Amino acid sequence: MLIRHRPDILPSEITPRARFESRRRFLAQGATLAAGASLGLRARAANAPDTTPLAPLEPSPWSTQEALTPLSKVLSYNNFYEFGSSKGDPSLYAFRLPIRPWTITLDGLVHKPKTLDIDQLLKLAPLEERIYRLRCVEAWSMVVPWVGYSLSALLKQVEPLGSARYVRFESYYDPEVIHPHFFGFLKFPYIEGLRLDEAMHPLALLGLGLYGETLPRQNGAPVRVVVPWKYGFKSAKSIVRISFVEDQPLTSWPRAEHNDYGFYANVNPHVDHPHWSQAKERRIGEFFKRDTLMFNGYGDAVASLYAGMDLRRAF
Ligand SMILES: Nc1nc2c(c(=O)[nH]1)N[C@H]1C(S)=C(S)[C@@H](COP(=O)(O)O)O[C@H]1N2
Ligand SMILES: [Mo]
Repeated sequence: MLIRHRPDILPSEITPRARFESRRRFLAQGATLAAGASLGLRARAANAPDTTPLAPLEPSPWSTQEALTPLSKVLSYNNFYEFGSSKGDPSLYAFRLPIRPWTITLDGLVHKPKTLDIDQLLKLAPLEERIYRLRCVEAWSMVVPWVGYSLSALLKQVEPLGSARYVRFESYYDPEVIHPHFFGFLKFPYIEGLRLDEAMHPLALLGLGLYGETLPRQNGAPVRVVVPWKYGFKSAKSIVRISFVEDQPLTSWPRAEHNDYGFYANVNPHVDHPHWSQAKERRIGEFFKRDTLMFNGYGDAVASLYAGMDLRRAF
């Protein structure tokens, strides 16, 4: 039997843009699966239509062997408050983020301030695949195959002055793009920060992609940091500026709720959030909770950064 479609009405005319976008993604994914394509690359391409493959990628000794969180979860379970406060919001609304052209400015206490564009960033150092655990302060976790290189490779470009003790990350913010109804208790732009020695640690990653392709918007395209031994909120997305400063920056979460979130935010199963325990976590896709590990399991690499500090007070 012949089924007649009505070509005169486009789905985009009868559904709001965001719903259309997600519906289109859903249909595209369905079509890919129906066509019998492998579940890997093609479903990914349908799910995140404007990412591009990154190659070659070097494997990293820092990678975990643990099972990867499926790409569909990495793309649909996000915290990116600029684009809404529910886990599914960023995948619906981050299409507003204009990711090209994009520049990142490095300034402050440095010998050679610089502005680099995204193509320069992609070529600055060999791209590596780094499979890291991501532990959110909300007590869930994922395993994500990031693409990027050590943040230190970028920071060294500007030759920090001896007086620089912290770096401050500023995320993209344009009130025309991030509409007022998305505003919650956080103030934008989203600000994060690290002590300079933390930022220079080779485990701190400049993230330019995941699952072998450029970063999807909801995951902080086109450039973010990934600091795997700290709670996820330290890993600022869609960065436009990195400033070298002398004093500890006032970052978004302590600013919003200063009793609940500290500057350091090292994953620590012994220091609970005021409203919940940090002893265990739910790995997305798993049923039973797992024990949370000190420094998210990266203690061998990073514990020495905190020698002599009381991590209950400097939480
Ligand atoms: N600019 C910005 N960066 C951000 C956030 C945010 O709301 N805005 N959320 C953080 C939090 S709480 C987490 S857990 C991670 C989530 O990263 P993912 O969505 O790629 O898994 O991003 C972090 N980076
Ligand atoms: Mo988080």
